[in-house]
Amino acid sequence: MPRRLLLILCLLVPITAAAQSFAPAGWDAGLPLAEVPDLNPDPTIVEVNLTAKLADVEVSPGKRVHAWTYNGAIPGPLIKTRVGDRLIVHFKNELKEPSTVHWHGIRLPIEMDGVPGISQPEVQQGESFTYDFIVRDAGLYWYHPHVMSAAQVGFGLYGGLLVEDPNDGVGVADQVTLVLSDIGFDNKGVLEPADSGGSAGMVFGREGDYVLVNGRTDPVLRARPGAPQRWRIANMAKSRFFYLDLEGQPFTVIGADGGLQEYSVTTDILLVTPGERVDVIVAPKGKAGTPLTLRAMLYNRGYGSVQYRAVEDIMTVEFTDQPPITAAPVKVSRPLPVPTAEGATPVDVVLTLPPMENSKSEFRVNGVPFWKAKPFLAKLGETQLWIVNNESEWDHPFHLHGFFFQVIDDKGQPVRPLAWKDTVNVPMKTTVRLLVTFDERPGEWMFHCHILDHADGGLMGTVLVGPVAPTGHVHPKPPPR
Ligand SMILES: [Cu+2]
Repeated sequence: MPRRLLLILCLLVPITAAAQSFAPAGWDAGLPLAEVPDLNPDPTIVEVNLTAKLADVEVSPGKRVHAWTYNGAIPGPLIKTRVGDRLIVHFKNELKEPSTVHWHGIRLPIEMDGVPGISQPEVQQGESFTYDFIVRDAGLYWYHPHVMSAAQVGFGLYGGLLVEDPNDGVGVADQVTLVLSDIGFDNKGVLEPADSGGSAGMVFGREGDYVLVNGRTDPVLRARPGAPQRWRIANMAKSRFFYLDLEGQPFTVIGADGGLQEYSVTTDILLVTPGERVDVIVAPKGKAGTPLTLRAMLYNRGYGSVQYRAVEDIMTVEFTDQPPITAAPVKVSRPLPVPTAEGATPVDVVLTLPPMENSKSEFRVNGVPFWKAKPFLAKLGETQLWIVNNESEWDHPFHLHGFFFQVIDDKGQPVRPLAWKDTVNVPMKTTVRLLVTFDERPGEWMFHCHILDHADGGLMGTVLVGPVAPTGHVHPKPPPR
């Protein structure tokens, strides 16, 4: 087609707050997420049933896995709420093993945090537990068990919780939630054991052979050339990092774990570590018949993560033959408080992996694994500067329950753009500083590496936010490895 004609055909479409949909019909039908009915007629209450049970799930044509699921699907259903809603979840456990539901990133009361032995008893087979809390902050969050986490998440127990703000001003109508994960199983559909590879498997962080987007291998998303799409991405894999490349086309990052960030930034490659979420705008350019591939590039998170490994295709973007759109770049801003580390209580958090003893490895925080650790202490309302020093030769996505934090540089200044985070990668042999204010919610809150094999291998701890009477709680023994 002559270039001039192409230019004439191009539509210059202003993107305004009154969002207009450009995506072709059925554009996201290849990436469906299970839904769950809202049982409550009150428009400000979302009330759902969530059942943990075994189910056969097809993740790739002809490839079925006997998985652990919420409501029979991988991922579990996407729970949709609006900011300020009350969410009631009637959880039932139909698995033989005990379980719980933890609400990753949500600022909720400790009784709803889903950690067995700390915030609630384990939910045994046949038992139920009702979670009931207000979703205070817009953003994409997620849920998963906090019992044998590496096993249960790895076997398929995870799902998204989308808290939408109808007035967020992003102005992009075509939105899709992308749940990134993986799963390992054999040709009979039997799950790879959670202890495969023994201590070395724990140290590496086990990855499944099937890389999934919304529970499918290499699904297809359709796009009108140049039209903006909003991708809400969450990494729910138990260990796998996703280092995303869309054949060099830009991602405009507008938000992080806890909603929109201070201002948008553009990048050609996007790292999403386990537990993290990113909110991005993509306006893929191309033409019908020449699809783009979203790829997971190699990222060095420790020995074995780049050696003998290949780039993986994880999703295909196909173009319609509609005329391309030239859209103004999406710019989103959100005023966030500029934090200061002045006056914050410094807290050293040193992560180590000592040499093996008796052919076993354990990760340690300040010299001890989780099962020997005493809680950190914080006063209600206290601001602390956590200096997380990773002395090991493995990256650790560091996650704090119940509170957002902001990342501070080594001069005490906030990293820009400002963003609320609940999970941040601490690369090997580096130090990351987090500023956190423990607000009005007392309790014993967990922090841990979100490579869940590392968490089970000792890299966990708790912070006791007072005033709380000492619970006398005894940390669980290490899992058999
Ligand atoms: Cu780790």
